[in-house]
Amino acid sequence: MARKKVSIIGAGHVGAHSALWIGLKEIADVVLVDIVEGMPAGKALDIMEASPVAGFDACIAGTNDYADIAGSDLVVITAGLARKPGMSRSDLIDKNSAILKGVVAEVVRYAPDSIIIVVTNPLDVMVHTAWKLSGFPPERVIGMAGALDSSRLRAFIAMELGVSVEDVQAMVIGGHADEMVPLGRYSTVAGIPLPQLLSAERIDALMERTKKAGGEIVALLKTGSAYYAPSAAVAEMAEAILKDKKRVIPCAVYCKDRYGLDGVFVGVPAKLGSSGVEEIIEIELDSRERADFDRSVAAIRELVAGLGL
Ligand code: TXD
Repeated sequence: MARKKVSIIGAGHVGAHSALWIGLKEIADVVLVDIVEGMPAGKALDIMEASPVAGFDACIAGTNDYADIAGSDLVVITAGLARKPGMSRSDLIDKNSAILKGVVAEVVRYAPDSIIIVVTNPLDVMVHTAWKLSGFPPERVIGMAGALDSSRLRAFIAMELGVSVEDVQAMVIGGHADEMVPLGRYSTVAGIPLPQLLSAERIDALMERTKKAGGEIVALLKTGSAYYAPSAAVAEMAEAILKDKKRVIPCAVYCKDRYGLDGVFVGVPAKLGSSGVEEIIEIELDSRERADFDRSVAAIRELVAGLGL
């Protein structure tokens, strides 16, 4: 069986590390694209030269020519600027939506049947932009955020309790911003609900840390934002789609007549398979969770309204 093909637009920190994870896990062949001359080819070659030592078979190529993305099953868009200290995700909006315009036009031109995963921030606004500009059906345009935010919460729970990450599940819904909604009630350790293992205060502290986890790393790095965990989350979604695994992963998907919404991209649990978003799973929210979710949706709507799309 021929290998699947993933193109990653933007060969920066998240893009290049996504290529590495996807290669390491033998999920697909990868084409890295960037506007910086030579750079994607250099990074791709470097990963290829690691493959004998790491022991994986995947073709990783780099290019400045969009024609090379032709035939992609999946396109991951990371092109854009990352946050600098003191910058909010929405400060990025104007610059990154201009970049996305150009990128999406090339994706439509060369990979019209692909599924798009958007990574560029502000995530919920950029995934909406990509959907509008592409004209793709909404099940083929997905934003990566919940996979990352949930992974962060899982890491914090495992660290707090001193247990294996393998036994920890967690769920973060809502927008990819400080208003995201981590759900303690839907977080478990080996099936045991978190509230049976930790006090309400400690759970709240872990939720707060999760909401600010991106900023915590920006403040430490000083020159950019997180990329190891974001790229691992991209690979997780890519694998779910390309291997048709039907994984249930929170991601930013188009909610129309779901969660009482009338057409907005927001993070909720979704089943991912070879057609992209195969099902949106509606979970019960209590009044506090619902209020937090509504606040998060309102923040996304406001930013999307400003786009004039
Ligand atoms: O959870 C999430 N969704 C996120 C989002 C987690 C981490 C990072 N998040 C966002 O992804 C971040 O705020 C940025 O908007 C993107 C990419 O972050 P990254 O850390 O990878 O940024 P880099 O290293 O600056 O890489 C961006 C690359 C860089 O190599 C540019 O040359 C390239 O994008 N770029 C382009 N490539 C192709 N085409 C165009 N037009 C273009 N413009 C810039």
